[in-house]
Amino acid sequence: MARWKVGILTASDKGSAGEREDLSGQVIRELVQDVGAEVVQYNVVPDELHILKETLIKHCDIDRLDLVVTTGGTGLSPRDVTPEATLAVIEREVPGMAEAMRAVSLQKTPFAMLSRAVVGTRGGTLIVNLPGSPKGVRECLDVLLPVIPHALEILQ
Ligand code: MTE
Ligand code: CU1
Repeated sequence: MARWKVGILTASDKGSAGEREDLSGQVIRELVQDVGAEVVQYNVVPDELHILKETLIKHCDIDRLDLVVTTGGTGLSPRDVTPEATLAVIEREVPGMAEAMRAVSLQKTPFAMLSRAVVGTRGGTLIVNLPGSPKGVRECLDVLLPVIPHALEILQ
């Protein structure tokens, strides 16, 4: 039996309209399975603050997931509101995880500084924002995944 219950939340206007395949969600699914996690929730939603907030709250308070990984909507486009939705629902920030993602990513691309990704906790759930591109998702999860099992253990 999988140890951790995980939700993937893809924020993408095009994805939710069926105009773009969610490759980033697939990368998250692949990589989290390697640390003994099971993806039990998967949603592709438009970049709308209230939809993102409601979905995050449901994943934390009702589905009681251990981990929610979002992808997309962390940049500077006016439609990018994933960090705002996350900040609105978390109780505590985990700034070091977001800093680590950006620090390591900056070694690969200067564009990493454009991601406003937030990491935080609500109840027993850890919420992690990742950038939207499959490459960004992979690079950031490579940084976080070695630490995530311990983070989830402490959060129980
Ligand atoms: N981080 C990593 N590791 N690799 C990347 O390719 N792309 C950046 C950044 N973070 C990137 C990355 C780019 S180009 C942007 S615009 C921001 O993430 C925000 O992306 P988003 O709006 O799709 O969330
Ligand atoms: Cu970009």
